[in-house]
Amino acid sequence: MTRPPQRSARVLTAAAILAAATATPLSQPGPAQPRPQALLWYETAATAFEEALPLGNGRTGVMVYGGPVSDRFLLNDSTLWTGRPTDAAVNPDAINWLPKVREALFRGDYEEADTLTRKIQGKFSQSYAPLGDLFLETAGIAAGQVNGYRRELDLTSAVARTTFTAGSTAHSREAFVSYPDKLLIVRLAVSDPGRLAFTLRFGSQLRHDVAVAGNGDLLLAGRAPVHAEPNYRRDIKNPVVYDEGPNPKGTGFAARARILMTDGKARRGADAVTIEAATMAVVAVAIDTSFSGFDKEPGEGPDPVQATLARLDAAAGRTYESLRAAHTDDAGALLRRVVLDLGSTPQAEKATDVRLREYAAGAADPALEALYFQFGRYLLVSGSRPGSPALNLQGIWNPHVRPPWSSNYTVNINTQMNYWPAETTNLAECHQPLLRFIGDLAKTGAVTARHFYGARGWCVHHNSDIWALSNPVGDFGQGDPRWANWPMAGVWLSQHLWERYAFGGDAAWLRDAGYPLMKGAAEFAMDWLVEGPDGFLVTAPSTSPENAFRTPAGYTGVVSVMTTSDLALIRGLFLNVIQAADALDIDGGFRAAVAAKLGRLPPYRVGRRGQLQEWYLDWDDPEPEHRHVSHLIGLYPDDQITPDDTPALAAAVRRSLELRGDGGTGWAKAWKIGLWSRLLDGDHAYRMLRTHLQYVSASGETQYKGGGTYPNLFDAHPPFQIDGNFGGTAGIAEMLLQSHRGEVHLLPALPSAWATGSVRGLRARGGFTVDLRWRDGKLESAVISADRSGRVRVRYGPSAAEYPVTAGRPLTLPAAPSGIVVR
Ligand code: FUC
Repeated sequence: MTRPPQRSARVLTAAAILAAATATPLSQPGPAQPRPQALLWYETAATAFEEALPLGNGRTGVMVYGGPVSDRFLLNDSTLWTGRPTDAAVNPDAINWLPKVREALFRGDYEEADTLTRKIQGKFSQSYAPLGDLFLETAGIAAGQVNGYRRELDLTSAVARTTFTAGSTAHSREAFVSYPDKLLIVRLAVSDPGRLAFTLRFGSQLRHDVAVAGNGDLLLAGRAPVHAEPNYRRDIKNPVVYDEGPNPKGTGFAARARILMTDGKARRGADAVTIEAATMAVVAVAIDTSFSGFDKEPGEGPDPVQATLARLDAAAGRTYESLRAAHTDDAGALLRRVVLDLGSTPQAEKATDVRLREYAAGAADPALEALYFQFGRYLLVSGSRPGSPALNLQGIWNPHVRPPWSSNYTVNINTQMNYWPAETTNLAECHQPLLRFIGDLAKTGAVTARHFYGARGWCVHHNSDIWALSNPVGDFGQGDPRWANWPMAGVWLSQHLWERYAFGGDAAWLRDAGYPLMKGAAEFAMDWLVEGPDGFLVTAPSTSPENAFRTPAGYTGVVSVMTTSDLALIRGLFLNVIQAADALDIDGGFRAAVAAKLGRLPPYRVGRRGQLQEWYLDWDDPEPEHRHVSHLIGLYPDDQITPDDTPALAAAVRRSLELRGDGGTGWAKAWKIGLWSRLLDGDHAYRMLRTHLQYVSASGETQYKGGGTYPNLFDAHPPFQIDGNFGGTAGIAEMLLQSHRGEVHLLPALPSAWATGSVRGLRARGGFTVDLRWRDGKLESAVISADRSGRVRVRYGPSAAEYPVTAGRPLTLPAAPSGIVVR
């Protein structure tokens, strides 16, 4: 451990203390003070993770519990994972089994295909790891003395606050995680001079040391395990493995806390720092890891103990106000881009958990729906910023050493859903971590494609991790092929590359970054397709993510040929890659080759129940209400099926949704908000939103038919899984604005519950920012700002019209009840 020269906390003048103490009010926000619309607040401290409030800057994630006597700040670093770089060629034997699986499938022997497909598996993914906790124990406050307790999270400035009185002393704590300064900052203040006293400690569930460094910093340091088994593997003897040899291979981590300023006295013990007789104190915490890339040995990466020291030293001499202003300017600029007003009821005056509970009991609370929408945007801003890893199953907030499903990248829906609101809700910057991750996946995925299947391009299966794992998981035969052997993640993820271009229009980015990745995914798909017995090009083996079928002979199986989700994904990618090559005017030969394959794909089929057929043959569903609806991808998030262009298929999707029902896990319900919106059925989308916001208490167990929302508005699968937050936010955006048919469609799925309202700042494909106002269910005005001059086609209800647009000169459209009035 390094011991740089002693550095004492900054000594403040009385004037500076006063200025700092009055920067934010210590008193309870009463009715006289205007309440920010986007505010989560509670009258009790969090006792569980699902009640605590999240802060973050993409790298550092913090959950604030807000205990008045003993406070807890759960610390995560989004680069802290178990494991080390992956071997994508992990199963050299796999390739020998592919022809045998295909032969069994084309013979119709599904049982044999299910068995043989297990030969095509490799290792499980690694886990996202919890870094530790900062505990703040106060002296001189007894729990029974605490009055007027309130904690809150302001979604417009990304600042958490806890206020209460103890005896006659008012206490306030304010916390934020800054992207510009890469620090957690906590400021504590009291109304009575000298009445603030507390001790800081660190803890961690991982092996670690805590010490007070020579310069007075409190330092936590350790190393993540080199292996953690998925939590659902219960029969493993040593599920968590550390490497404590002389050159350990795991990822090193450190957290370092410094009293940046105080007027009190600091006392330093062996493993704690105590502040006494203070009126205010500012604590800064830097956290870091030795991770330096998916293909770099983390044991040889940069020293996090040094990195945290440098980060804190860089903040020396900064005032609290300047750190806070840098943070609120940065996060606030993103958060305030979209403003949504769906109206308000007296419910809006109540604490957030009370509102959620009463909402589940039927209360009308459109402001809670708007709050939930903004919370999804807030989580994207806090969890996914340029330079950070992509959001995992729990975003960046995880308290478990063996978290549910390893808190990994589950790329058969969940990771994609995390980024569905990125473009539509005007947070394109926050999309960057996923787009960059796709580049990593393309590298390991090329090895997997070649070694497992002898295919060109790149492919990824249903799970990944920070090491860009791309092989089918299952530990060489232990995994159910219904999830393990799905090689379509690269194909699906490539949709995000095209969407980035469709919204942003950056042709240089498409040419240099997006298109080459899309092309690689398309090359894999071209090689993966084989001619089936009926002459169509099909995928084989093929699964419909995590679902099963029953054949007329009564066999319940999972591996077949060309499921509808494979068809939708490959068609979507081929259409996008052709459009991309057209837009760039490159690769004529490749375009023609893709078009030729596209023409040989089987059609979508409508089954005997009127549903969009999920399997190649019209088989029965052993589980009719299965949570996955991957066969409906062609409607949403893709756009191959629309009520206007393909009405028969859209009707079949509707029937499929009716057969599946409105249940599901958190993410499944969120997906259905978007699907019903794309069917232009606002009232059904709204019905899904209401069930999505069903109250789930913090103790929820893992369930496949649950869904809902925790007191802190985190999505409940259950357990906590963040995808449903993003899917919910994206679904609300789809209700208000769509743009996938070459036109900007205003209020396409407005539910009757949202009769009057307004939204500002939503984004549409083609490079448009859209503001809308509506009253009594009718559009009142629309303002369209174009990134580039040109034309925009606008649709409202049954009417559509085209207008010239000029960059920098917003176009205002008045609208009559019957449709758009052309001026
Ligand atoms: C898939 C889903 C589960 C869960 C998990 C992370 O296995 O079917 O519902 O979301 O991923």
